[in-house]
Amino acid sequence: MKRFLLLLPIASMFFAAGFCHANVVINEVMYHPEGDDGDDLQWVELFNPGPEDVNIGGWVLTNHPLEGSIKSRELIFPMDTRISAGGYLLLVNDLDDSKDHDGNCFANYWTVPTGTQVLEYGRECPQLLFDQFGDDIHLSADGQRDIDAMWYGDGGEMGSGGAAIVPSGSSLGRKPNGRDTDDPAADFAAFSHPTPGASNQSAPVAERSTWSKIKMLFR
Ligand SMILES: [Ca+2]
Ligand SMILES: [Ca+2]
Ligand SMILES: [Ca+2]
Ligand SMILES: [Ca+2]
Repeated sequence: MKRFLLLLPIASMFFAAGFCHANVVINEVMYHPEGDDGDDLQWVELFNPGPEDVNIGGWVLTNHPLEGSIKSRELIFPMDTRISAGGYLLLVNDLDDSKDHDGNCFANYWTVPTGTQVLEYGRECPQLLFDQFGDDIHLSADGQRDIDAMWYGDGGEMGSGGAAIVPSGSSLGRKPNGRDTDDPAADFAAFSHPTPGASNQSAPVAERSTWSKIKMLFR
């Protein structure tokens, strides 16, 4: 009995930590924007379906498996980046064309719900690009182990078993929103109305854009 009582707090700490981390998912990906020769219009939506805010400061998002560390293709989240319970964080290559002033940017094509947190990464992490024929995306808290991963098309470095590729202009999103069985082929579907910063659904997001922009401060 004594031993059981001693183990209980340790077990509950373990579950609390696991719960906190395991809940953030790569929820929607725009890897093949319509009419975009560059990559300014690519974006990735993260979703926290859990009941607690999650601090993802120092976490890593990459387009290659973690054991083959390639720093130039790794986005490291600024310290104290938080995703609220039930909330979204949108990662955008070029939010408002401040990256390269070529007239091509996220804000020209999409709106997001008021107050959406947007992290712009294209300038600081220019090699984080997603291949239109297939790629893999990994989210990790420690740079060693995936919290979540998804792959599509030819699967990039993950190979088979990925989600089916989508027509240009459509996004690839978890359907229903947040569904995660660790089987991208089953969890993801094409959305002809992408919903950056909002629940994946078949209708467009009507609300006008305002965002709080988080700049990458290092790399
Ligand atoms: Ca890859
Ligand atoms: Ca641009
Ligand atoms: Ca998963
Ligand atoms: Ca969405």
